[in-house]
Amino acid sequence: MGVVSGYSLPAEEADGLRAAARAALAAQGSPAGHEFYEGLEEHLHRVPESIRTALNALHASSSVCALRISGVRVDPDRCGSTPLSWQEALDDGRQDTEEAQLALLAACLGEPFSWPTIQRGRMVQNLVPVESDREAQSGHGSVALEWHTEDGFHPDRCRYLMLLGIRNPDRVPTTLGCVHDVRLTERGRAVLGERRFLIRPDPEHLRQLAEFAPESAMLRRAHEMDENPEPVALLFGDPDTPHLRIDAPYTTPLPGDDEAAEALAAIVGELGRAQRDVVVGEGDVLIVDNYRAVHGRRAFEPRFDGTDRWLKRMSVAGGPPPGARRAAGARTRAL
Ligand SMILES: O=C(O)CCC(=O)C(=O)O
Ligand SMILES: [Fe+2]
Repeated sequence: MGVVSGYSLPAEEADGLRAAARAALAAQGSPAGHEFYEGLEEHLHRVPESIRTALNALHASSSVCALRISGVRVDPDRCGSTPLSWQEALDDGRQDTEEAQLALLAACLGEPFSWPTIQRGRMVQNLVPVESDREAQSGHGSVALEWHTEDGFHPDRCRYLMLLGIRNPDRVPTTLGCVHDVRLTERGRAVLGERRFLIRPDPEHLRQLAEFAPESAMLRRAHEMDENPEPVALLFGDPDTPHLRIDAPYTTPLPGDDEAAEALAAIVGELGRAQRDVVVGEGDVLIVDNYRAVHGRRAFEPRFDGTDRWLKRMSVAGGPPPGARRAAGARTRAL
């Protein structure tokens, strides 16, 4: 049974984390930029020990697929009203303390990074519903976001995806499906472990790249990954505690491979069956092991009046699981 573990911060530790974040902010600048993460070690030592223990337990476990830490100090009034777009939130420093807390947790777990194609490379991204993106399969849509491995198409995708709730008044759930919960035939597992599948880039990368760097080599590379993707396996690593990569809307079997199509349908069905809801509310941090769980979001009715659901998001490269390629050291991934 895949496990979502929970850790509720005692008041003292919540205060300790906030104090560590404030000290880091004063010394390192904004967590939105890369400089914040350089030479951060001394600040990581100030994160209360029990929090670091909980993060280490997630890292060390092969059965836990997500951890929810609750009770993080968030002050929604000081944060301000929910922005109507991620662009509007780019330079807003009012959530620095919240972002620095998330950033410290991220840096305790591994190596935080950003994509140049997502929210202009901002290290902490803003997830808010956007009116023009209502139907989009992205963090800015409000239709159901189908489950996926974050950046499943990319070999340097994150090990951990982290979400911090600033506000979520309607308690709109994030969805999670753990690889340990899928029941498959032996043959199905074997097929899913072979390079018989294609995962195309999610169009949000292509869209934002086309907007800000239409002539770039990066955009050409992204198009290449879209038009000519390399075949990959969907299950890999230790067969007893497998890793998973799959992005339901953008994953297909190799053309004409009926056996792969059948195995894909089976795992899609199983992940759907195993799916559970986890609400990231105010002061909750959800950490998804992106190698062991897929995630998505339920549909919801957005308000567009400054009171909408608002999450902060970070991507973290963890010590690579066996067999995975080590991600490049740079804080901004090239596509
Ligand atoms: O809004 C959510 O709960 C999840 C959105 C999502 O898939 C993401 O940020 O990667
Ligand atoms: Fe996602």
